[in-house]
Amino acid sequence: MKPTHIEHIGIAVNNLEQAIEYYEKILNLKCYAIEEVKDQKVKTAFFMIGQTKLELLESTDPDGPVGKFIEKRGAGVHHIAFAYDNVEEALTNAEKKGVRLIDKKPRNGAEGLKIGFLHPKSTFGVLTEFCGEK
Ligand code: CMX
Repeated sequence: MKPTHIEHIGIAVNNLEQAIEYYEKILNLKCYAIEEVKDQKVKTAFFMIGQTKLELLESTDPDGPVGKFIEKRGAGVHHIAFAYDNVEEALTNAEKKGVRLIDKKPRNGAEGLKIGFLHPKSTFGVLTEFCGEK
């Protein structure tokens, strides 16, 4: 089972508005959606480049995953998300091969997609997300 593409790269930012301005003015990208994901304690902004998105993440709670990440490591690349046709199957496969999962079952993420995370301690330091429509 192979991912179809890199769905998005998640970037933790301190200030969504300022970061959006940078991507729009300097890289000439267009922010096409801003969405709060309450479950993940983040506000997100999306840009599309080819088949891949950039997802800017501003924390809405210092105790949320992005709040804790910024506190400990500062703003920067937070995670890479791989697109799968079937997220649940992809998570189960990874677990069977010995990877430590954060999410055993997919949950609801931004843009109505199913998402599930693999623990960075089990993925060579890169927080890894699987995401897709089911
Ligand atoms: N990338 C790489 N390493 C990371 C990391 C990240 N994004 N976040 C945390 N870590 C590392 C920490 O540096 C720490 O390492 P050390 O022990 O060597 O210092 C270790 O993982 C544990 O970190 P922690 O600060 O103690 O944090 P927690 O264990 O409480 O949580 C994690 C870490 C990854 C399990 C948690 O952030 C998580 O569940 N993430 C998945 C959900 C998420 O990130 N949601 C936001 C995005 C939502 C979206 O895209 O919509």
